[in-house]
Amino acid sequence: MSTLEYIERKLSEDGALHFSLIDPEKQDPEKAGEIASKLEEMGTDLVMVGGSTGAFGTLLDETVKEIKRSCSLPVVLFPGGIGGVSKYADAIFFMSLLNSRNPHYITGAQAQASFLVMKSGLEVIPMGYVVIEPGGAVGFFGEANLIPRDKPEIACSYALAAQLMGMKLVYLEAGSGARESVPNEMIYLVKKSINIPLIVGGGIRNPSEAKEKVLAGADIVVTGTMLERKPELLRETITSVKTAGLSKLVK
Ligand code: 1GP
Repeated sequence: MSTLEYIERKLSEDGALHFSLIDPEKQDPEKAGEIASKLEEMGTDLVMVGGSTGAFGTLLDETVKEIKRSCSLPVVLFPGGIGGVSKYADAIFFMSLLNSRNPHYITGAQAQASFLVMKSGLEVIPMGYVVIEPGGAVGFFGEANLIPRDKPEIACSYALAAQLMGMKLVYLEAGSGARESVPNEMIYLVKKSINIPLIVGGGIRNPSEAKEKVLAGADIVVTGTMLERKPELLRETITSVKTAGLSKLVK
């Protein structure tokens, strides 16, 4: 089964999924493996590996290898640039930062990395990436024309464009560690505009906020910073995503 099939099948069974983001720069590879094993035990569905800086080369390869060794979850690259490719992962989110002002982040980096990605043998999952205010480091480095929080219709247009361009997933990103997560109303309206899975991440700090995102329409909730700042909330956060997902299924 491919990773995309795994995501689609698990979504149809669980109603909502939780993905964990591990940044190779934040710990050594061995520790990343230990973290992944704990995350699997807590019920997360997939491990994303990436970061805006430093997530490349040997550190990336070794981190992915340790995570693969320590857990049985799919490991998917979440590249911050052309260096974010490792043949040891299961798949790569082949992302286009659709609302960047700089064509490099929409198609340029993708062109530079395309042959490398093909040669790697990685499963490629095309994903539309849309950055919402406040946007954090990715908004800054990706030169995003940040979508205002009170303009959900703009987010809807980008999400639908992603679907029409053949992308398999849409990711609404508020920025890692953002002071505010993607607004619930925006999630609700975007979900109504598309029929591909919707991922929401950035600034989700606790179980009730994660639950709200699912109830608003997020198919997949991503947390990263919680691992460093409030690891004691992770288990309950994952459980709240799953409970909210199942409640959507029975509706
Ligand atoms: C970042 O959306 C992810 O790309 C996760 O964000 O670190 O704020 O959880 P946090």
